[in-house]
Amino acid sequence: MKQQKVIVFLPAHNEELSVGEVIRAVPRHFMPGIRVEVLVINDGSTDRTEEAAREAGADHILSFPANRGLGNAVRTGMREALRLGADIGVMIDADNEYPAGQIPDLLKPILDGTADYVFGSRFKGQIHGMKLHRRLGNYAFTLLQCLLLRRWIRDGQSGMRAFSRQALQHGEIRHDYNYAQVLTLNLVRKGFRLAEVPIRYRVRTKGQSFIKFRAYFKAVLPAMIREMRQPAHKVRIDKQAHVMDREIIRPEDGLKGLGDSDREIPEVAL
Ligand SMILES: Nc1nc2c(ncn2[C@@H]2O[C@H](COP(=O)(O)OP(=O)(O)OP(=O)(O)O)[C@@H](O)[C@H]2O)c(=O)[nH]1
Ligand SMILES: [Mg+2]
Repeated sequence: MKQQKVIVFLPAHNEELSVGEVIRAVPRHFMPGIRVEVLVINDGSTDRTEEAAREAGADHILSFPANRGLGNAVRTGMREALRLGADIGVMIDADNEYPAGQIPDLLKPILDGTADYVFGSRFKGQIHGMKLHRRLGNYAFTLLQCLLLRRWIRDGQSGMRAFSRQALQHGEIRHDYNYAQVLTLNLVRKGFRLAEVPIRYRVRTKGQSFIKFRAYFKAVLPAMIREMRQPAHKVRIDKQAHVMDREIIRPEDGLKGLGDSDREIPEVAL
């Protein structure tokens, strides 16, 4: 493949204070042959999220008149990325907790042809400020996914993920409330190769978290059960789909710098 379009999509609900910082931190030119565009799914925000995204240089903004839920926003982001011609999709939260500067690290396993679905993993990387109850909740839901899939996962609730085009096409999100667990169960059971790369994470200092524990459990657990009850049909995966032509990746400016977790990663602006 010669050129690839990466659509970075951000689900955003009332994130006027942080959406612009995330958009500005998305690397646009890190490798020849890769074009990056930013898509914001503005999920019924009642603040200035849309204006802030436009001012920060979002290429595409899709605004819902009313809030539909994070699962719906991510599903829409995946479909819209495909419609816009994405070869690869990257989802990142709009609350500036995840390091947009590390998007190239997430792309590396897909561009290498070794994975189709990549998490930015907080537990393999660095975490600043996560409360104990949040950490325990993350462990519990991740363990559940490990048991259901019979494989090791480190960070099953990550808000930073990359998808091959086939993963975008085949990934199903079975409820509107959330996507994190059901999407992984769906893609892995269909045979998509999951990889996790370490990222640097900082709990938000602006805006507010939407997570309410009781509602989360009540929505997520039944959706996971529904997902597991569905038969999963294996997808024939094209492992070479995103491997770039040799003449495009010159050793001096190609994949060399990607995925190197020791290199200096730009601090997330807070
Ligand atoms: N929860 C929620 N988030 C939404 C919705 N629509 C879009 N989002 C965005 O989804 C992202 C994740 O939301 P957060 O509330 O930060 O959820 P989280 O990161 O899982 O939880 P925290 O650890 O508390 O930050 C943010 O970018 C939100 O703006 C929605 O209806 N509900
Ligand atoms: Mg968050």
